[in-house]
Amino acid sequence: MKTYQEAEEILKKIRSCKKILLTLHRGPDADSIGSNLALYQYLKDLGKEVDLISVDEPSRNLSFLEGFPEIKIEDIAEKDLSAFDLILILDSGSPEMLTYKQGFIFSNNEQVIVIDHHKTNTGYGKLNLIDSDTGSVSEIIYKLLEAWGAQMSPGIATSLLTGIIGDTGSFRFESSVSPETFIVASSLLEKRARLGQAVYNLFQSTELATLKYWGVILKNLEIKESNGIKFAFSAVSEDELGYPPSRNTLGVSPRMKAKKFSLRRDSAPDEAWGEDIPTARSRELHIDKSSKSGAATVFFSSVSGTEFGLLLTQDKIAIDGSLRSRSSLDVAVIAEVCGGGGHKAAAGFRYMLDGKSFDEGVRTILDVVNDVLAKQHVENS
Ligand SMILES: [Mn+2]
Repeated sequence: MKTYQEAEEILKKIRSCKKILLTLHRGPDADSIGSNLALYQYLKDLGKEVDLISVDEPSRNLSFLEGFPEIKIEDIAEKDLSAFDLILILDSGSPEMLTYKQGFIFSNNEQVIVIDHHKTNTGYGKLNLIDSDTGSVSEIIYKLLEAWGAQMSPGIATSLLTGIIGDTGSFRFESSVSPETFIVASSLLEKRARLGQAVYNLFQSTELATLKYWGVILKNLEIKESNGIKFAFSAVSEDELGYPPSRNTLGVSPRMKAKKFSLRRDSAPDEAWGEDIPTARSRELHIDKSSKSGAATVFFSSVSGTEFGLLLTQDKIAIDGSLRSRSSLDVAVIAEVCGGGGHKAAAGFRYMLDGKSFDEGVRTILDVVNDVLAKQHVENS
């Protein structure tokens, strides 16, 4: 089994520290949540004081994982980092993946260790373990815990197995699965990882409201062609979901709107920038990061006759882009040009509208995709 030369140094750092910070990435997926919860439990077992934070609400589907209720909804960009002796960042190609604050970076004084598998990772930690040949960070964490001689409880094993299943698409993504992936999964089952529970919660527990939202995405689904490459495409604006126009187009914040209509303070929506008052229609749809990436995974990597899929959904003042490949085309290349990143088979980006309308934003993104595809050579897999 693969070993990492950084393993010893990372353990030494952990042992010498008292207060450790972990954070999920934006729109946390099963790998982010699983790997972080496993490491969180291990660090707590060592007697460390650990904070596990997330800027986004993690998907309730994964609330069966040990330690899940201890995840705090906090933004790392607003945290006093000097209070921690060590910051461990998993599954995040860049610091921007951790927060919605633009331009967030770590200062030189901060002890940051980065453990990741995104090949776009620039190595922004003091110490970096970046293994882009491994399909999930959960698999990397398994190998580190083995090297450290850790006791893996059924809880830790379940978190890691859930992360591996998530990032390998249930062992379906060829680029994320190696012979060792199965050895690790086998060993996790021996350590009494709860496979049935993981599968039930990952794939058999979709909210009705999420399915209705997917219905809107499917209604708009079409096959586009650019430079001889066909791709599945859907774009969904918030207008279409029945949200009132956001401040972006009205020039009025929802808080101001709330004031104008003299809503009681406690009945006003969260005053986060651009937050809108949901209408009955948008309330019956469940729209969060995981319902978006879920739609991309379920539909956009399976449209017959296409090389890849692109889903664009409005998130107030931005467009979230999800890309899934079903050929040799590396969608991380497209995501990178659009300011994001990811893997060959699955990638994403966030495009700030900066005053543009949703339709203008979509057109700009499609132009960029056109330019990238003009330089691609695709073989069907
Ligand atoms: Mn990952």
